[in-house]
Formats: sequence, C-alpha cells, structure tokens
Amino acid sequence: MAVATATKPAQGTPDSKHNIEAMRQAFYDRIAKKDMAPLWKVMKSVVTKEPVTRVAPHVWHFDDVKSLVMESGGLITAEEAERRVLILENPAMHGESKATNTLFAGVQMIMPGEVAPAHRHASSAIRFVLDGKGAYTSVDGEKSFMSPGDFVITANWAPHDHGNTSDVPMLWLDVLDFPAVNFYEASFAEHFDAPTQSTTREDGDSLSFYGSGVLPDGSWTKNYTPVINYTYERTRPIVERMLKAGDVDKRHGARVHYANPVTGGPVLPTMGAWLAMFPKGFSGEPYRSTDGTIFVCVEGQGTTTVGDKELHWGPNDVFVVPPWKHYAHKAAEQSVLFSISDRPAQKALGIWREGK
Ligand code: 1HN
Repeated sequence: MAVATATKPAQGTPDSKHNIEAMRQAFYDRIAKKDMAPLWKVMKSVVTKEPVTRVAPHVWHFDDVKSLVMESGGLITAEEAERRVLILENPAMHGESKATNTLFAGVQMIMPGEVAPAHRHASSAIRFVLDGKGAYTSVDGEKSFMSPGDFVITANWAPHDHGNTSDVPMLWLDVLDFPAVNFYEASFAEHFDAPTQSTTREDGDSLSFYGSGVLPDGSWTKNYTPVINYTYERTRPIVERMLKAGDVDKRHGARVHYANPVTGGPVLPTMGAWLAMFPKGFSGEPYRSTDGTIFVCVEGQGTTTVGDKELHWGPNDVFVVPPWKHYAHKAAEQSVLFSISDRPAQKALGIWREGK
C-alpha cells in the first residue's frame, strides 16, 4: 500500500504546527470511518485520577413523598401498576431511574386488600419499611409480615409478591441494583401465572433458623443471606447496646452491618446495608468512600454535610451521598440511620476504596 508523504516544513514554525494538527485531524476522520479512535485524545477522561460522579447529593423529605405516594393510590392500583412505586430520581439524572449510578430507589405503597403479583428478576431488591403495619412480602416461599424499620431481602431470581391484609396502607423504600445489572446488559425477568405464590414456610422461619447463633444441619450454599427479614425489633436494641457501651465510631456512630449469618459476609453480592445509632449532639468526623450511599432516617433528626451542601433529615427522609464526596453526620437528637450501597460489588471487583 502506498504511504502518503507530506513535505515536512522546518520544525517549530507556525506552519509545521498547523500542518501536524491538520494531518492528525485528517487521520482521526479517516479512522473514525473504520470505527476507531485515538486513545490519547480521551485517556485522561476515561482513566480519571479520582472518581468522577454525576450523582448529586439530595434529600427527599417524607412529608412530600408520603402525600404524593398516597395520591398515586387514587390513580392506579397495585395490580395495574404491577408495582406502585414512585421513583426517587437523582436530580442530576432525571429520566434514568437512578438514585446513584448503580442503584435504584423508590417508594412503594400497598393499600389494604391489594396484591402486587408474583414475579422474579435478575436484579436483587431490598425493602426498608417506612410506614404501616401488617402488610407482607412473600419471598422464596416465606411470607413475612413487616413493620417499620424492617429490612427485607429479595435476592436475585427469588420469586416475590406483596399483599396487605391490614387496614392501613404500607409504604416502604425499595432499593434495587438494576442500574448495575443493566450496565452489564444481564437483565432477565419473568411473571408467574398465579398472582401470589404458595408459601411453604412460616413467617419468621428464616430469621429463626439462621439468625439465632445456631445453623440448621445441611448447608446453605447460595451467595446471599438465607434471612428474609432482619426485623427492627431485633436490630435496634443491638445498636442501642453499642451506644450505651460507648462503641461509637467517630464517623459512623454505633453501627452494625447486616450480615449473611452463614458466611459473615454481606447480605447480597451486590448490595450491603448498615444500621447506625447516633447519640444526641453527635458531630461526626468526615468520611468518604467509593460507594455512593442511600440513607434513610429511621428516628431522630440531624444534618449530613456533603461537600458544601447540607442535607437536613428527619424520620423517613431518604438522602443520597455520591461516591468519593466527603460527608459528616450531625445528630440534633438521638438518631438512627439505615444505609445501603454497592460496596460488596465494588469489593468483589477489587475497586472499593475509603479515604481521608
Ligand atoms: C420490583 O420488582 C419491586 O418487587 C419494586 O416490589 C420496585 C423497581 C424496578 C423494577 C422492579 C418489587 C421495582 C421492581
């Protein structure tokens, strides 16, 4: 093949500079037609020195969320919607159904007598109960009745349906990892013919079998926790005891992570969750890590400073801290925060970092 030659002007003259730029551009235009591009033009933006995030720090106040979710109850039934959920959209990513780049967050309501029909999907879900009492979720054959503060797991491909046999609406926060699943383009979902699954275990079986310091003979070999519902009734007293014992981290308060009791590892391979209690007047030291985090205030009130933004929170408010941004919690009263992030996924990939 003939090689195009250009007459070289003397080095360093304006003409030579112009000429090389023009030659490069002509080259880029030619290789673009062959679906190629020069790495050196984009290297710094594809391999950044530090994390770059589009996620904006943001708080959704429960007063607004609850009244709008209740209003949605007059517009569509749970059956029609399949899941009657209002998405908590990160303000920097409207239209993408994301709270962070990897996590979806939404608030779901089930009214008395309603059923959200059985289905399953590749993406894992967690629920954190905000309001109501006595609605249930059935997961993998266990029907679990839920109360505020309960943390409920629906792992990858587990069949699940919800219903409300109480006389009050129930609202909970849904967090799903589908933005990450969709990044891998690995989404599957299927529906069942019957709207509710037949349950084979009693309410609380999985917590009692696996969460009591004994383990059933036989082995649980799945890569997620066998426990369906980590009840607030059991978890709250633990962080309260830690607080009383003075086991209070300067950044995270008196905090536990929800664990798979078989392995001691995270509850799901893709998402991890924590519960923290803060003493009244707590003023935390700043912290940052590469996992963008969704917080829920369960009790109390306070402020989380993220960079130069202040997020004020009270009961059932949900807020988001972006990856690698410094944040610090302040609690005006004794407070409890639930949090969830993609830390286990990042750790499994070897990319998770925390820092000063
Ligand atoms: C889903 O299946 C549920 O099962 C809730 O309750 C929220 C958001 C996106 C996709 C699937 C549920 C969801 C969801």
